[in-house]
Parts: sequence; C-alpha cells; structure tokens
Amino acid sequence: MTASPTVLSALADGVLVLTLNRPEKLNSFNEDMHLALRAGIRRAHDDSDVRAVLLTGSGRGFCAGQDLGDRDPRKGGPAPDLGHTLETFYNPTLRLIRSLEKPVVCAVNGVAAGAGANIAFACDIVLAAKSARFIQAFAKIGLVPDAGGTWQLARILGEPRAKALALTAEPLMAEKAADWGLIWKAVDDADLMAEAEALARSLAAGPTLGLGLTKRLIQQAATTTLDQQLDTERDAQQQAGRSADYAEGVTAFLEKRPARFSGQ
Ligand code: T3D
Repeated sequence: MTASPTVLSALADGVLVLTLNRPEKLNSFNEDMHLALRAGIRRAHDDSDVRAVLLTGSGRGFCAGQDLGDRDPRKGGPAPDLGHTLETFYNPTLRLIRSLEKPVVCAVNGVAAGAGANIAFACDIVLAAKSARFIQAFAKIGLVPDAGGTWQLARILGEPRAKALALTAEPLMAEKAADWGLIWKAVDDADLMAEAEALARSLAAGPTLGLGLTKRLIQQAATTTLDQQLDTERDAQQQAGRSADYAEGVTAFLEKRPARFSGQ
C-alpha cells in the first residue's frame, strides 16, 4: 500500500492548488512534506501553465509547523541542529514563495501554528476561515519564531504586537489578524475555499507578468529608499509596457471588452 502524498497538487485554469496533506498531524511538516511542498513551488516557477498558486491544508488545520514527533528528545542522541534544518528545509521554501513572480494565495482553513503560521504570512494574499487561529507556538517549546516570522511580524505589526504574540504564543483569531493587517481577510468557514479559488482563478487569468513585477516591487520596498524604488519602478514599468498583456489591456479598454491576458 502506498502512503498518501503529503502534498496534493492539482493544476486547473492556471491555478496550481497545493494542499498540505497530513491531516492527522494537523499538516505538520515531516521531511517528505517539506520536499513535496518545495517541489510544488518549484514547479510554479518552472511551468508556464502555472499562473497562480493556491496553498491550503486538508482536514481541520492549515499547518502546525514542525512535526515534533520527529524531534522527540526521549529517543536519545545529540540535540538536533535546528539551524541546519531551517537552512535545509524551511528557508529554501520561504525563498521560493517570495521569489516566485506569480501570485500565491493562501487559504488558511484552520489552526496555523509555528512555522505553519509564518509560511502563511509569506504568501501574497492570505484568506482565513473565521474559526482559524494563528499561533507563534515557538515560545511554548523554547524556540524562536522562524520561517521569516520575526521579520514579517515586526514589519507588519510593529514591535509591541510582534513581541506580545511571539513571547506569549497567544492565539490570534483570523478576524483580528485581518484587523491588524497580517492577512487580507477572514471569511465564513463555509465560503473560504470557494472565495480563495475564485480569487486565485481571477489572478491566474490576469496580466501575470505585471502582477509578478508588482509583487517584486512591493517586497523590495521594505529594504530600499524611495529614490531607489523610483528607479526600480521605472525599469519594471518599462518591461511591463513592452508586454503583450499591456497592449491587450489597453486595446480591450478602448474596445470596451474584457481583456484576454496571456501572462506574456
Ligand atoms: O525543528 C525544526 O526543524 C525547527 C523548525 C521549527 C518550526 C516550528 O514550527 S516549531 C513549532 C512546532 N509546532 C508547535 O509547537 C505546535 C504544536 N501543536 C499545538 O500546539 C497544537 O496541536 C495546536 C495549537 C496547533 C492545535 O491544538 P488542538 O487542540 O486543536 O489539536 P491537538 O489535539 O493538539 O492536535 C491534533 C493532533 O495533531 C494530535 O495528535 P493525536 O493526539 O490526535 O494523535 C497532535 O499531537 C497532532 N499535532 C499537532 N501539532 C503537531 C502534532 N503532531 C506533531 N507535531 C506537531 N507540531
């Protein structure tokens, strides 16, 4: 008997849906799931048929971070080198999500804890079921937030809220996460997947070259000056202005018809 895939992958209408699939462990990461998720995001980089990604979880949780069963100190042996595991597993995936010049929608269907929460925050547009909660669970087990958590929380929330969440591991409900600007919106549980799929499909049918450039510009704004950003916007706009999608968008506007974008 073959084990179920740890990440389900399906491509339709230009949307690559990646579903974390260890529901009995709240989709916590073992090595296989790390590699499968990374392969999925890599495919999104390499496959021109993929024009947007939708990341979600199966079962009642989104992702509970690292599978702690794989870190059981009672099994003996030396302490694990978690710097090595971050560098080997989490960091490459985070970098692949952020560097993918295609929209990544995240549908947080339930609890998102530890690295699971921070992987969600690394996505471009995050929708969460109203019942979902985000937990910086690291403080409960003596670790520091990883998977970009300290960077995202500090940038988005500022130090007071970032520190309180990280030091207390208090759950943050989806609606408050949306009020605080950590995610795009909280939606009724029953509507989550339909809304996330519709959003991902509409992005995939959009001018994805321009959307990818936009993603890059907004991300790099965190670390540039206005002066540098004006130069980068100029260069990106020059590229966008030469795209088939720009010609199609303007033509469609002038002809009063819906645009048919190709992502080129
Ligand atoms: O190690 C490295 O490489 C470094 C990187 C670290 C990254 C990290 O993410 S560290 C943080 C790891 N995650 C956690 O500390 C969260 C642990 N989980 C929880 O605190 C709770 O499960 C939740 C708050 C997420 C959900 O609580 P609840 O009450 O809704 O569910 P539950 O009953 O605790 O969990 C349901 C099942 O999932 C349960 O299994 P069982 O008893 O039914 O057989 C539970 O053990 C399992 N589960 C949940 N989280 C994990 C897990 N199993 C392994 N690892 C988990 N992280």
